[in-house]
Amino acid sequence: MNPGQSSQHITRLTRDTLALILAGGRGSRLKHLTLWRAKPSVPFGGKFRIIDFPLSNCMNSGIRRVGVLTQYKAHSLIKHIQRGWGFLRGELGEFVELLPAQQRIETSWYTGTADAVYQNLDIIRNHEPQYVLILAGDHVYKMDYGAMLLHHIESKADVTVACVEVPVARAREFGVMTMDAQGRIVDFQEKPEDPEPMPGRPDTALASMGIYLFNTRFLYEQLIRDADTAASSHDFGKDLIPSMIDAYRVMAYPFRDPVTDRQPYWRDVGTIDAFWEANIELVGVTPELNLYDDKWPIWTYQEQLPPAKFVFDDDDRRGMAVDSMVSGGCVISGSRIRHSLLFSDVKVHSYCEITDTVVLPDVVINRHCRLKRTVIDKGCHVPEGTVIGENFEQDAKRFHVSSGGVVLVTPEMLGQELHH
Ligand code: ADQ
Ligand code: ADP
Repeated sequence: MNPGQSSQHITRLTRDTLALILAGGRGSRLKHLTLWRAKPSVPFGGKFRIIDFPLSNCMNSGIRRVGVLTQYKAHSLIKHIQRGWGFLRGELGEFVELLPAQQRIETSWYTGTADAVYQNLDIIRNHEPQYVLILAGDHVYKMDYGAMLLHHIESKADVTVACVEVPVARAREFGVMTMDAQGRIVDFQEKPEDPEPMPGRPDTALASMGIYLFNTRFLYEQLIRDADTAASSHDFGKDLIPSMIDAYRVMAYPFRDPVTDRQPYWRDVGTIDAFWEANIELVGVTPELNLYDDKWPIWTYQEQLPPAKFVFDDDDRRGMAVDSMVSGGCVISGSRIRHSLLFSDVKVHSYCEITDTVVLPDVVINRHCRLKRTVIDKGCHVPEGTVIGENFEQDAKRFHVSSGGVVLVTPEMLGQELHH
């Protein structure tokens, strides 16, 4: 197949694919950041929410039929999708559709991830896709699903599971697989106590990204079989994938950059430390995740806001930010921001020093605050003279301090009512 034919081929395949984004998990390791919102709705990277990454990947890959399966704490996610992702034309067969847990088939809400898809079987049937791509809504990465589709077809798979190499020490958080020389998965253990390393590479294991590409008919059969299995917890990683590997062609798709052959950026920002680190990394000169790449744009919903503004205060102190990202609607007056990421609409009053800090949208930081290694949640009004990040014992009395020494501050912790 020459490159021209191959891209035409891929377009036809992506057009015939329905993507379902699982966006209903609890994400409890993100502590108070997920007290009121599902993890896919957590703000990320100055103006995005985590779900914008898989959604943008779908658009950029030419997959324009997408269902978002919601469950817990879905309000902010639903608002975000409705405002930001309603631009597709249903008349052209393109949509981003919300599929809330609505007791379609059983009387229970979604139990496991496979149950979430099973309960929407009739909706999938209506769209008659040839392939169903099941994605997690809570990872940050840029991926061309077209390449995965091509691999799926060429390897004559019934289902393909995307995978990445992870350090063995961290592999217990994932589904861990072993593949044979042809790339067929011969063993799959969900969150094993003692993960199997890759052959000849004792420090590395092959982890599932929680991305499954199914031939639609095969998916129906497997979901119906699983629904009738009383002992199943109806989860793709725990139940379906392990139960299929002996009888069917379950293939692995290693996620690699076709040009550099390196494993691309892929993050599960599942803890406060990982969330802080992934955001702070972005202010570096050449971060691994390039948000300025116009060949793979990340779309989002954002209010229209005026540009960020830096002003002198009454004492003629300069308001400034270095080694930082500052979003629209921010006003920095007579304060210094270093190595920090400010989301939209953050107001910083005079005499503050803000270092290594991630500030979510709609925050006010009053005068004389010193913040270091802190994550400030959306809507906080940080009182005058607040000092954080200099004495963890003190901080832990009022705020959440992570194992990596990052302090999380939410409106509840400041005793504040909801401002949005
Ligand atoms: P986990 O991430 O631990 O492991 P899970 O908590 O089931 O699995 O979440 C997967 C995705 O589904 C998340 O996006 C979550 O928000 C969503 N989700 C969970 N339950 C849902 C429900 N009932 N309805 C809708 N959405 C739901 C999984 C795999 C592992 C793999 C890792 C990769 O099980 O094998 O290694 O993902 O991170
Ligand atoms: P939004 O989507 O409104 O911009 P967030 O992403 O910050 O906001 O999500 C917070 C969600 O939780 C919103 O749906 C908000 O209405 C709700 N919420 C936050 N704090 C509270 C609270 N103290 N009581 C009730 N609902 C809350």
